[in-house]
Amino acid sequence: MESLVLQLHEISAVQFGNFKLKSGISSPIYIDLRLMVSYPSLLRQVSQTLISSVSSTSFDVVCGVPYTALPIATCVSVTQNIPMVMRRKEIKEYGNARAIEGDFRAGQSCLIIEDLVTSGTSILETAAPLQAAGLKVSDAVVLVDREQGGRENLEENGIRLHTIFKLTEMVKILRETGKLNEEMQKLVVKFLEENRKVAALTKVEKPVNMLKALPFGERAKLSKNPTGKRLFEIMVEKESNLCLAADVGTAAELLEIAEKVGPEICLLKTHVDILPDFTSDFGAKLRSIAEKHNFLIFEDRKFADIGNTVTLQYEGGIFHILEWADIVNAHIISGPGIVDGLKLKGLPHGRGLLLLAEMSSAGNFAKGDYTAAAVKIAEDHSDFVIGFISVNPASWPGAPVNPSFVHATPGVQMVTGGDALGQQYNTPHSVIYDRGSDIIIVGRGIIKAANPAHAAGEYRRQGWNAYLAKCT
Ligand code: S5P
Repeated sequence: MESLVLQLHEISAVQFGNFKLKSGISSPIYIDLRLMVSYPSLLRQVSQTLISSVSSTSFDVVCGVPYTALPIATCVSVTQNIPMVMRRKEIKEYGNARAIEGDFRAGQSCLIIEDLVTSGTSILETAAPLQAAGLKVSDAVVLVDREQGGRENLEENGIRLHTIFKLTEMVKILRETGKLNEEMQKLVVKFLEENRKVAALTKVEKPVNMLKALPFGERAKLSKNPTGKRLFEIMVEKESNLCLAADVGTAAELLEIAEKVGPEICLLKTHVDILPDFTSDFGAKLRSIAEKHNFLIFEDRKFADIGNTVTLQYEGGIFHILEWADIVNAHIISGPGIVDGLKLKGLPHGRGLLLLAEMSSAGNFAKGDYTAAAVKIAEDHSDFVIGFISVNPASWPGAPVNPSFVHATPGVQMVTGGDALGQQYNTPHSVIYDRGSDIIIVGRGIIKAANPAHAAGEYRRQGWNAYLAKCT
């Protein structure tokens, strides 16, 4: 151990002085383990030490947290003859659009390898897409633990952390071997101690500063619209705040995926005008699957015209949306008359409406006063409007929106990023916990997965856990 610490110091992977960290704070210690790639023998030693520390744990594949731990994981894989998988940091729209590269089977277990852990966020961001792809993740091994809450955070998420060094131990070794003078040692220990306090404080204070979320069951009682009420009730019954965006190629495929994913979702979102094989019995068929699996149907029609025109579009044409969709949505660009028009047809059927208050696509104009106007219109029509398409409702100015309204957020994948046409993705946890939404709307994250039902299960779990965390 001592020899490893000394070598890391020797190559300047651990430095003392006065450094400005990414967060803006000044630190007397700086760690850059990326340098190890230039020292093959050290890289090999580190890999061997990491892997021998988990000798009592069984796993089938390893995965390094990108980017620093990728060479370490590669070295482990090559020297120990253990297959590796790679997590993409960004999902590409072209090619196979996979979040995880490599050959593996669902149900196999994966050990995560990391160089340095602070809060554990990077490990969790790697665990999420691995789990969504069907791999089991119960252990992570890290070279250096900064002791700033990472171990506890990971434990809360079912991941055991194996550590080679705690940062304070490294500092102690360097002091004992004369690489660090007493004054600097004191400075570093004090800095680590204070930062530990900051990390602990932020952890405890966050829920106090946040409004504790009102449970969905309570919000069901506040809803003035039968569909809004039913949606909250289904979410509680199924422990699901997942909406599938079923943007598949044909009506036949849509009905097939609705049947498979149905048990995991509270809502299924359609774009009926993309289905080349639409027939007049489509609605009845989808409704029977929805009844069987207890989910609601949301036709993402995005009405945008004047009141009179939307009444015709809602009820007529070849799609007869009013007959089979529990929920539709509308832009407010044309003013409140659009809600009057849709309400005229929808309310007698007990249907509900979502207003697009924000959008997920880059450069969109639904922000600021526009979002505030959507809230005002919703409040004026709370018997029919059940909520919003939102992206970051926690950031909306003014008093919190009435909790009888539901927030549904598109642009959700297991990793942040986007597609080639402006879509922007956030993770389920960030959408529900940090951005204050209620429902995650997931399309390609599920329909392009090798096993959509399995992926939907993972999105449901992550979305629901983030909601539970908000309620406590
Ligand atoms: O702002 C929006 C509003 C919606 S309803 N951004 C969106 O992406 N949507 C819809 O959500 C979009 O039409 C698509 O059906 C789904 C997102 O799909 P994904 O494949 O990107 O998850």
